[in-house]
Amino acid sequence: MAQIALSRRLRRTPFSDGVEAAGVKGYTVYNRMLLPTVFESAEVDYRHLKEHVQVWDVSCERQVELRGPDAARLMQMLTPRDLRGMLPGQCYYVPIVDETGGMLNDPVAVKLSEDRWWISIADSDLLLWVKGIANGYRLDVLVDEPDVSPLGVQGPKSDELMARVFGDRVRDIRFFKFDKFEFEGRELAIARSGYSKQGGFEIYVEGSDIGMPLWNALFAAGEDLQVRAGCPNLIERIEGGLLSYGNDMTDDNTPHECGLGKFCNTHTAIGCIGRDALLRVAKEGPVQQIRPIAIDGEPVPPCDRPWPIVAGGKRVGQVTSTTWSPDFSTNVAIGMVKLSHWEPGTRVEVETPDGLRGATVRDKFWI
Ligand code: THG
Repeated sequence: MAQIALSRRLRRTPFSDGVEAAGVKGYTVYNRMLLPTVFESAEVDYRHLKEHVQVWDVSCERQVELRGPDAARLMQMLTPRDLRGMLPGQCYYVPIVDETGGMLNDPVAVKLSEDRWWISIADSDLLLWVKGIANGYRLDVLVDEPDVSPLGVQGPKSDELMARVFGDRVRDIRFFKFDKFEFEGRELAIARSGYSKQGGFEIYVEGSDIGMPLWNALFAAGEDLQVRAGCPNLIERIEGGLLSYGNDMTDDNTPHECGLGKFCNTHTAIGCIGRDALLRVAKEGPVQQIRPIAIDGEPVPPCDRPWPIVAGGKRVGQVTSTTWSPDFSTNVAIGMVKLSHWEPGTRVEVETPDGLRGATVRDKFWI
């Protein structure tokens, strides 16, 4: 493979020096920033993630900050999830939709206070949409991208490692809640969340200057826990059914097609842009939906373009994420499947680069 050219347009992160020293072997680009994809190998990283603890440079989960008297109003304009019951200290997974009900992003909203929010975004230029809305509606709110870089601590030993660096109080943080902790005289928000099903935390590192000191403190404290640098792992993410914006869904899909209907309260999310469009599609119900799919046979290559799903000579969907699962001894995949074929147990065929393969639509992801 050819190399990717580094330049100012492809942003490094506050932790890039640590990531490189840890021997990163592959990167992707996410929000115009470097995101590691592999250290040892996908399989070795996966096994280690499930048994120990890893530190993840997920700085590319950029924050869109809303600050001012209209911050809460603007936040509700962006999402069909009803935010009225959300308290400071909570994080919500929120679909963001456009005026047609199409998915623009699937971030984590972080409520710092009534008039200060972070939107921890997936890979799309959400800042531009949010600035456009704020200015178009003449809202009294500042919208920008602060110097905040999330650092993930994921895996079964993450409580132990975090307690050593931040004190036992981190153990009390509940899922999708955050609290403030001190590091080198700075107050940092730490949430129990992250892009894996192995449990863990996300530290919202405010101020690039403390990036490497914090990275080094975590590695120093975790030597006997076998702490390693890691990154979102393709195998574990597909087993767990964590969706990847731009891969598993785009702005052509509604939240309901993405299985994110449970994060929508379209009737009560008053003011949400795209609410009318979503009310229409919600009434009819989606005609295609994301499903876990098990693909028969030998390991398939990674999916870098949608692979058609066919049945009886007709296209009935597409597969968008694939990998071999060592723990489940099958190819695990995420796909969008038409209503006629989404019943669990339905047999279909997938057009892989290695030829047609039998596959089974499932009801649940693997973990
Ligand atoms: N953490 C933070 N920011 C992020 C991500 C993250 N931004 C980019 C990307 N990931 C956004 N996408 C997701 C997708 C899934 C989840 C979070 C962000 C997630 N889902 C859980 C699940 O599906 O099991 C729980 C959702 C819930 O119950 O509320 O965690 O990972 N900061």
